[in-house]
Amino acid sequence: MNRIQIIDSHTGGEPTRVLINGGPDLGSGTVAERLKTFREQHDAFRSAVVNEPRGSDVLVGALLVEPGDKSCVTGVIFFNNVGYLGMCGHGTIGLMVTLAHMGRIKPGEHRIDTPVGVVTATLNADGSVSVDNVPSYRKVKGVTIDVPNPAGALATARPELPVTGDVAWGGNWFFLVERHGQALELANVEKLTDFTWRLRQAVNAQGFPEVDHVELFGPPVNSWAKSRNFVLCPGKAYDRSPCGTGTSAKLACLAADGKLDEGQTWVQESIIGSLFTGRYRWLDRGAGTIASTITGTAFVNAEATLLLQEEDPFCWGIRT
Ligand code: PYC
Repeated sequence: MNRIQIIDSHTGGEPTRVLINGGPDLGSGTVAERLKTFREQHDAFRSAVVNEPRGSDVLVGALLVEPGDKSCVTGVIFFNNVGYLGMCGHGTIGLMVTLAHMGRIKPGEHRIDTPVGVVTATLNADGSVSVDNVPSYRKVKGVTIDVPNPAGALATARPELPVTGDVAWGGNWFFLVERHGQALELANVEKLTDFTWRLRQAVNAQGFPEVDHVELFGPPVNSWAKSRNFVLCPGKAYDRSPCGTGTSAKLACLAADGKLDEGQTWVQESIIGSLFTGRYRWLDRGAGTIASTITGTAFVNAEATLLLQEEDPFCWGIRT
């Protein structure tokens, strides 16, 4: 029987499961190299940890690994119900709060090695965490996409209006849309999921196969916030938090459009009303590359041991 020690937390409602003991041996090398080994040789382990019956579609796993860069407090590989994430903002905030809970870090700055580069995260005196994310940029502005009708729609059904959005990188790839005709309300999550799933497939088919997250924006409910979002994640779950990497991608677009100045604060509200704040500085104005800092709070909500028994027919999780 395999025993895997975990600590669960949530960041603005979005869960993170940090594996502190019992993970697979991924050999040596950089975190990107260890991710390759994880993906190629231990993908069943990923599914065992985050998929049902131990997890759920919304859960993000965080496997602690030796950092390739020894100035880092840890290396981390983030994963979900269908695969692996380059970076994860809410996950990094959850990881920092978990490391503090374990007594491994004190308030202050800490470097974390991820498959897409080193990020610096600060555990603030008030318990919040600020993440200096990987460089972010907009790849293409104003891509117009024809969204196909839902499967099963009558052939005579009026097609959905075309949607125009931007493709941007914030540690993951996003398609960001301001005008979409959808109500960004929790009661509307099923429809939003269906719409963004169809939109993502159309974006991928129209020349952007790398896009794995779709982000819709609308007016906020909270008067502190500048915007509310709905973020569809790669495995069809929606992000309960405002999405750290998605907020970095948004800041890159705002910066490129001259809609937010360097150092100004942007407050992003999630579909459930949780908040992240973000700001940026230019790394290369000509190339449109920014360094963004995302701040949020997380809470530890479980310490547990997962048991993996080979004779359990669903030991390695239910894969869709
Ligand atoms: O916070 O970056 C994020 C994130 C990505 C997917 C889910 N959360």
